[in-house]
Amino acid sequence: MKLIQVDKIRNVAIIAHGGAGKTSLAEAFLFNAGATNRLGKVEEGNTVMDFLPEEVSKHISTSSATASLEWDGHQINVVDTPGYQDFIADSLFALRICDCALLVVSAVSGVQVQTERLWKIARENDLPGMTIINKMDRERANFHKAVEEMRTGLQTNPVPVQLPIGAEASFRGLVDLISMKACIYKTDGSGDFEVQDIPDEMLSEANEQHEKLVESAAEGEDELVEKYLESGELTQEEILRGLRAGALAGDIVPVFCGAVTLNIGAKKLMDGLTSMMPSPADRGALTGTDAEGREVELKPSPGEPFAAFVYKTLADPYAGKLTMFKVLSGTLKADSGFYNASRETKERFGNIFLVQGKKQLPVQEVTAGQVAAVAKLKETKTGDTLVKEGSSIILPPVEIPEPALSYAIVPKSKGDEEKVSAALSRLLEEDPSLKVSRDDETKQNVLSGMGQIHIEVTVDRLKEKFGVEVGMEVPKVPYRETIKGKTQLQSRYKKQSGGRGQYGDIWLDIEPLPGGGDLEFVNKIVGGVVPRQYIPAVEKGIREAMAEGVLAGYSVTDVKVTLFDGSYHSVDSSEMAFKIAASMGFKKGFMDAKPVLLEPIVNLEVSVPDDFMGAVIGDLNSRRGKVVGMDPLGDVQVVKAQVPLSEILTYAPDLRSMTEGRGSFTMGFSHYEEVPAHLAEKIVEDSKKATS
Ligand SMILES: Nc1nc2c(ncn2[C@@H]2O[C@H](COP(=O)(O)OP(=O)(O)OP(=O)(O)O)[C@@H](O)[C@H]2O)c(=O)[nH]1
Ligand SMILES: [Mg+2]
Repeated sequence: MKLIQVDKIRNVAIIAHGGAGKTSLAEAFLFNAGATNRLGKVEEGNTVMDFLPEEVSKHISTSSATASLEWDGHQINVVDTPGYQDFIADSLFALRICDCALLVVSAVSGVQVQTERLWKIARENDLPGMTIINKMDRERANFHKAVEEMRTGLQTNPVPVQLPIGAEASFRGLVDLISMKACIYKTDGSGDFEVQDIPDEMLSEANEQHEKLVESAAEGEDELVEKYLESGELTQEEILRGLRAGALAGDIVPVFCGAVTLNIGAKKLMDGLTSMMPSPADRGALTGTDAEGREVELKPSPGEPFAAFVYKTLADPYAGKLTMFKVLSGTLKADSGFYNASRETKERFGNIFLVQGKKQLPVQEVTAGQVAAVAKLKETKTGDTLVKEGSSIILPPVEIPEPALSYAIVPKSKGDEEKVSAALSRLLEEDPSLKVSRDDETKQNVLSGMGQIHIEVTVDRLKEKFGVEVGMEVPKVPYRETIKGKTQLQSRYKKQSGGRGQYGDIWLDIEPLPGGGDLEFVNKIVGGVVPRQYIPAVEKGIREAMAEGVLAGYSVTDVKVTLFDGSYHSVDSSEMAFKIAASMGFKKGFMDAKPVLLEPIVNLEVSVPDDFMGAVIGDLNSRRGKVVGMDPLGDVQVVKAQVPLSEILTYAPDLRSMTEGRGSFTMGFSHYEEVPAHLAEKIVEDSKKATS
């Protein structure tokens, strides 16, 4: 592939609710660009983009995949993201490095839970977007309904640039509202079409929509408004220019249509990407921070100092690790090295690759705006900033939601513990939304992820990639402890046993922290009654007691502690003595201040066909769930509820059996709430038994 100028690059994140057709669309792009010689099919497990073993077997994307393609003198770098909330981390990284979002909306299901969520993130990242209303060939496909749902559900201004010709089994092409011609597609999947006149029965609708389109285009630029007001028309080029300006400003979202598994619409969409979406140059400079905390601009131009952001890591036990990044500025040449500013270490590598799914194409260099990969880096992880040696610039991190679900995982064969830990740490390198912790009480590895599928897939990966089999045990709920009352107390730690003694004496106010947060520590010591050098030790003692837990061994949160008085001894006082005084004092005060247990509450969204609604809601009530809303979406109902995590640890199999496999759910952490007293008592008792 030739080197490409920055303004000819399009980095696009394909986003959608699960199953809307993102991977199928990416496959159509690959085929149309000549990167494959047949159209990959998700159900047949022969796609380029869903190449991980679990993706092939489950027919869903669990990881983002990138393809660098040539199209009409441009380089289009497509990042196909997973649609499930469980794999949101990859979508978040893709939306960070891409310059625009391509939203796939199913013409059958319309705007769905994840559509809304991902679109919101795209907008928060200021990404211009365009949409394809896909699956026009499926039963109950409805283009206009989907467009309307974009307007209402996404609070966006969709502007159709196409209209479908026919629908369901009779879908055969589209009206191009810019050229005002009909494109009738060949049925051989080649993606080619014949240009014809608009069918008579569609003329009036097409004219009406064309009018709206031209108006929207005119609003994109002052000059175009003037021309439009004078002449009532714009040329095709002017329409494109106006739409591009409107899209780049985030004022409009151009809407296309198609059926990507039939390769209908995909080529026009690629044209749309090149003509209406921004290049990295249009997006402009990014701001990073150097070691001195100064802001530094990273300009997307090849002559600038090299800087790149790692958005994806693939760990492969045989081929080694593949690190994918976007070059934000400068140029990177093969057989060179760079500095990882996030880990403060040099890294060397051999080849640079452009990737097409699992395929890697070596290139001599990559320049600003491109996405590329290198293999076998030692230290680099997803989210790191890579720079030229001598620089220290770091980009802001990508915020990933906290894991919602944990399982204790136990090796199936004894003696595999080390192997499991090693494999898990490799998986952590590629998946920043995964957490592994060691539970010292149970001596188990606890794996935390975004949801049931995320954890199951991770367990599959352990087996497929690293040959270790583990069992999953019922997860432990991360309860928290806090207080509802206030207390004031003195805590004195004093020991005198010959030689130098120990002396620390403090007065604390302990109270709830209404705004939340772990600890607000306030120092109100005046006159040096507790010398300044011991104050950090007081805070440390409190923090240690909080981490250990007071009531039932769960960490303490949302407290405010004010140190307002105390005394010291000129010989016997030490940091240690004050730390112990603080820790003891905090524990005692905590128990006097109406301690309570908090439990994690999750937002649950269950999609079920009407017939199963009653059963699902009844079941949620019995799990202490509060149903907060019900929305019809296509042929299913989405039940929104808030439920204590402890009640839905094994929801996936329960929902499956309750709905004959037709229900699905997403879940994400919402907040902590007080555990009802009768349940709290039992949790406290259990924790006492476990530690005695
Ligand atoms: N009939 C029809 N089926 C489609 C179309 N697009 C996708 N599909 C089918 O819908 C299913 C899901 O397609 P994918 O491409 O895997 O969807 P996705 O958005 O990548 O799904 P996730 O990555 O799991 O979120 C597959 O069985 C596809 O064959 C289409 O235009 N028409
Ligand atoms: Mg997919």
